Amino acid sequence: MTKIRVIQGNITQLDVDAIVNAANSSLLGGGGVDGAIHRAGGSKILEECIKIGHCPTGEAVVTSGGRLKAKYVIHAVGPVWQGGSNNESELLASAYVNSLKRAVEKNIKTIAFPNISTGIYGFPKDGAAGIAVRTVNDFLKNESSIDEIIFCCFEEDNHRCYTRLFAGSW
Ligand code: AR6
Repeated sequence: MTKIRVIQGNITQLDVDAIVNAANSSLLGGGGVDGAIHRAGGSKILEECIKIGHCPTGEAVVTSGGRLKAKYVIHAVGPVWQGGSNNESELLASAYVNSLKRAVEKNIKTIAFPNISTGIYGFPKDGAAGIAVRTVNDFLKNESSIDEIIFCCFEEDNHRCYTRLFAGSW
């Protein structure tokens, strides 16, 4: 059975098979967790991203982890929040599902997610946390190859959203 954990911390420091990046479609890096991952992992990650070239919103692609402890980075592109009527929820769920699919394809056993879209992209944190937890749980109903999934929250308010959700459901 897959273990699910919620932590508060810096995802770039985690000793897991893969960390997920909240990337943008250009895959060329940016601010937030994306900037932190590229800084910590070094130029190899960007070189591989440039070769891949593009990732549509809701999709995910894989590179190596460069200098990170994590062997892989899964670059997922979440939606920009535009008020909620532009398919944002479905696209966010899709970013989680496609990240998990990439993980299964690479035989990844331990994976950590940041709170995709809840920073620069402005997705409301409570709603995003609910979608993340629901989507991961639904995916695990038909997939048992992943040992551990970590929701790595950077900020206190996101961490609170997740702990509240887990306290409520389990
Ligand atoms: N570890 C874990 N989480 C982090 C870290 C970290 N080191 N740093 C920030 N976060 P954001 P988005 C959290 O803005 O909203 C970039 O420029 C942060 O507190 O990184 O999906 C990309 O290139 C927030 O909760 O990503 C895109 O252009 C969460 O990570 C755009 O931002 C996501 O915030 C993507 O925006």
